[in-house]
Amino acid sequence: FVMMGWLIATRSARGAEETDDRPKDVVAAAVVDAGRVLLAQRAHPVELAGKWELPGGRVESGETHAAALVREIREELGAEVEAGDAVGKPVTLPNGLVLHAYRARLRAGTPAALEHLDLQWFTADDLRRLDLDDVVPADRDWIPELCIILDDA
Ligand code: 9L3
Ligand code: MG
Repeated sequence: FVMMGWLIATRSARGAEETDDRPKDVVAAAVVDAGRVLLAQRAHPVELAGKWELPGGRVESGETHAAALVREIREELGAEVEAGDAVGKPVTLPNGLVLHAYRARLRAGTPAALEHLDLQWFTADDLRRLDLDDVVPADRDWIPELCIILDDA
């Protein structure tokens, strides 16, 4: 009975993490327009709140990365984008999620902070001046490549 209790307690303590069989992939959009890239300031979780990221989110089962990117940007920014080439290398988080960044082009609508604290357009110089402490850790490695993309734009 002690063993049973331990098993039950262990299973329930693991909670959503262990029963989550969704894909581990997360997609993030580098929306580039007029020589600037759009960064979004996270509202949650508390350890990421106030930090800048490329907007996006988790890929759903059976969804392509491109489709997930379009859906996430529609949900988070209320705008329509078209997904483009990959940016930098995928980043693996300690929790096993794997982040993939893609370039994105605005097709319709004006991005709005529907789920973020704020949105801001950054030039390459703005990015170089940005304090990395103010960037979501997973996204920091993408900054140099974003600067190159903007310098070329
Ligand atoms: N994440 C990190 N950088 C990003 C994005 C879009 C997401 N640019 C991380 C934060 C969460 C996980 O990926 O741990 C899922 O993202 P979301 O659904 O909370 O946006
Ligand atoms: Mg998100």
